[in-house]
Amino acid sequence: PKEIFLKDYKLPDYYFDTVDLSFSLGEEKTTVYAKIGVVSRVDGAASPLVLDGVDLKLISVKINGNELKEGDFNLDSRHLILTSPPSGNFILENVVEILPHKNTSLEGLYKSSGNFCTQCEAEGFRKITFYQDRPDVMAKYTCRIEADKSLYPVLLSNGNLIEQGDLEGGKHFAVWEDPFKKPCYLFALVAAQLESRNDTFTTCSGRKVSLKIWTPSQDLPKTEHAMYCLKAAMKWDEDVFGREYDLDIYNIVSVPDNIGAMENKSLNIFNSELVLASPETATDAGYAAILGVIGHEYFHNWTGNRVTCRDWFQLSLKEGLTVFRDHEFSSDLGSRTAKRISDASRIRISQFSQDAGPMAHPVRPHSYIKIDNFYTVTVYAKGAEVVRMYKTLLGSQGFRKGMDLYFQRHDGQAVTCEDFFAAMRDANDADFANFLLWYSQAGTPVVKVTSSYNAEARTFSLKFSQTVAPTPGQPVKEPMFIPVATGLVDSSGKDMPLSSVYHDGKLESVTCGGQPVYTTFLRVTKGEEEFVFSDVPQKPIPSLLRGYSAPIRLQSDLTDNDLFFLLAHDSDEFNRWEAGQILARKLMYSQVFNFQKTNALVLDPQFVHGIKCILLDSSLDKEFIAKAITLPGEGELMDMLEVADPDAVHAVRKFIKKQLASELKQEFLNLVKENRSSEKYVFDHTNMARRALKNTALGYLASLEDEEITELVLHEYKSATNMTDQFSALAAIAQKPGKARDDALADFYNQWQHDDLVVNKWFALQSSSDIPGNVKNIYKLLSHQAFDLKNPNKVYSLIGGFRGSLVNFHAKDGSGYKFLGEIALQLDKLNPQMASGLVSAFSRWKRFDETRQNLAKAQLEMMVSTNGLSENVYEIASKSLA
Ligand code: B3K
Ligand code: ZN
Repeated sequence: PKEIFLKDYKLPDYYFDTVDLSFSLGEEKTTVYAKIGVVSRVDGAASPLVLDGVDLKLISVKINGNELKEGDFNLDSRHLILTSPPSGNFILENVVEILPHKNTSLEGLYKSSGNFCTQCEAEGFRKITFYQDRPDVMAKYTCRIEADKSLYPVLLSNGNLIEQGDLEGGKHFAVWEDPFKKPCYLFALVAAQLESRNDTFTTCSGRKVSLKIWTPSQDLPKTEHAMYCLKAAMKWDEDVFGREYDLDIYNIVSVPDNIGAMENKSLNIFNSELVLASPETATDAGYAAILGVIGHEYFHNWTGNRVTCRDWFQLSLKEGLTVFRDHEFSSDLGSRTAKRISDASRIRISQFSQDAGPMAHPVRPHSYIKIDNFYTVTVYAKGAEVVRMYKTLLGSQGFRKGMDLYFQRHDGQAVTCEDFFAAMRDANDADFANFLLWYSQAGTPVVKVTSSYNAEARTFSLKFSQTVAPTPGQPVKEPMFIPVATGLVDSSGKDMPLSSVYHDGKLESVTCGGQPVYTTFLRVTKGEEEFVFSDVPQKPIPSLLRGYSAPIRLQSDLTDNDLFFLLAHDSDEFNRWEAGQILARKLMYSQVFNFQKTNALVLDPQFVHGIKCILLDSSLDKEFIAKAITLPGEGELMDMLEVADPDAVHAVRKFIKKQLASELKQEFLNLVKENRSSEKYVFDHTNMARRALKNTALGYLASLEDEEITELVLHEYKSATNMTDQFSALAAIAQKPGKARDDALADFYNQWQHDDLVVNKWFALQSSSDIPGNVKNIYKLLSHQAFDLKNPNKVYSLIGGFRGSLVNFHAKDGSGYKFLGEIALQLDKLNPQMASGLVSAFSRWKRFDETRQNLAKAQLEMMVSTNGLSENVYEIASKSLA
């Protein structure tokens, strides 16, 4: 396999300016005719024109109407090379045949539940026709689709419908024209038996846009929420970013087999899980995910489509930015603190772990074998944090100015991360020091802070030191530019006014409009650096990295008492939550050592008291309470250990949870009773927060061995009127093996077997279960009638879900590793992208004890020595072994 490097980027020698496609869709084969207007970039001697093409049967190729003969081109399994094209502009035509019904990779043109659909990002278009499959080649497209009318009554592509009609032999056709230039990864086609929910949105300039969400007719009632989300997103992008939609039609198609969701110009194609919801079948988390993803794909219309990426190394240019936009959208529509806590947790749980392992890569990678492997939490979520830091540094207005300049400069272009940086800098005349390192340097910065108060001088000093650990290919790191949002809390729990900070030999004012501020943004840029606050009347407790102002690990010298104080008083709710999490991690960490030494586990009464105060604080938001009383996950704790010990971590977390449940039983019972749902399901923050708190409390209670509680949980399960409550109760019952669990799981399946999306939850709940020896149950579920290795949702639920149970995946007998290794290889033959996603679970094998290391390594070695392995899996497995 060939590694591709950012430093080797070259402009294409040829551009395409028009692309006319014509599809004749058939059950046995599909014929694709492409007519491309080619423009040569370089004058003089023409270089060969290299077209990408995979799994295509070439029927004919013509230049300016003349059919090429053997010798005029070279054809291999991945390319069609025109050896000496004419100089100047010319028309290239080619005809190919493809087999969509045999395409299980879910990229290119394929069939999903009998319907035709496409997925071209990143490099799927080359499975449709011969093309320069790279995002810096942008053209205007038309697309003619011809198909059987009764089987495929709906024919869709990008842009506007300009013609349609009936043909002989029961066929019909449609012609679509997209007035905007686009890279081929944004091309889409759907031919299907679907119906649409229709609505309209009137844009800020008064244009009426027709909105359609397409699903099988029986699912139409479940698209109400998605339509609400789409309209909210359109309005939000106008209000917050001044971005108006640019066509008269916006289609979303829901299909059961799709890798996720895709922002094709005016024709989004979504996995049905991210479109369909009803109170009875979808949970609050599902509703929230739909909001985020409908928003995300809509926001791509400007950040991704109108302004796209020059090459795939720049993926975060569109993805980091668009994730940031969808995070802001969800925050504005729900609770900002709760959203920030979830997003920061994701960074710390998944991204930090990636950054510390063999697959660590910068937000803009330097090289890849398969770009599919780089649709990662680093590119997406850390990329979004990088965008957030611009906003933190520039303020809302400055950030908006930067965005406006970015669109003004680059509309219709394929650009780079530097272009985004330059727009932010130039619009604000800003000094960003070495900020660009966030794009090129992998690894999580670790920042240590020590503080000291000088009563005589009334100064408070914060000393920072930062390091970034080596990552593959980057042994030595430079210090990063880190904005640290800081407040100083006085002994009554109030923020002190801040007016000046002594730094770098200068006294700098931190006031705003002449007024003191209560949070200031310290710009940490060096390996070691001191900031001294002046005029500090008493020893404060510093509240650092408020709102999680940078994606770093912060290690401060705050004492447990300081942390308990911040947990109770910090005006920054994120940091209140954070203080609780740090305390919980410390507590769990100390107990891991007790467990390893076979000492008895103990729970610090001060911690119980802290949790109790949060539980009883009626001034707090309920979703915040639910999050604040949830213990850090096992993964986070494993990251803290020299040698990961899944058994110890699991036992400790379980012990603390049960202990809290027993000591705060009455409080938890009250919470359940006081926060039961009203009859009608409402998706708004207040109602979601009630459900979150009630169900978190129920989860605690269910860890107790207690008849009365078992009955309570069963009662909650039976009386639930929405899926959030029903599923939470089921999960609570399923914590412990036994008859109650078996009966409830069987009952749930019986009730919901007709609904695939609900059955997927049922798979995921079982596969991610911590009950001992669970791998046996998963083997059984593999042959369950509802399971299908070809469907991504089922694979994520049953196989992906298994990775969620660290004790079972990392079982010391190697059974978990063996299971995942076997399945990944089976899946690799069907869908390499999905397979490599699973294999990444092995990447951190060196973190474990020798026994586990050997078992995991054996699986990776077995993979790389398998004949016919995909490049996708090869890249992950070989880099993990390196
Ligand atoms: N841009 C798509 C990603 C599709 C990747 C397929 N390998 C979805 C999104 O991030 O919006
Ligand atoms: Zn995206």
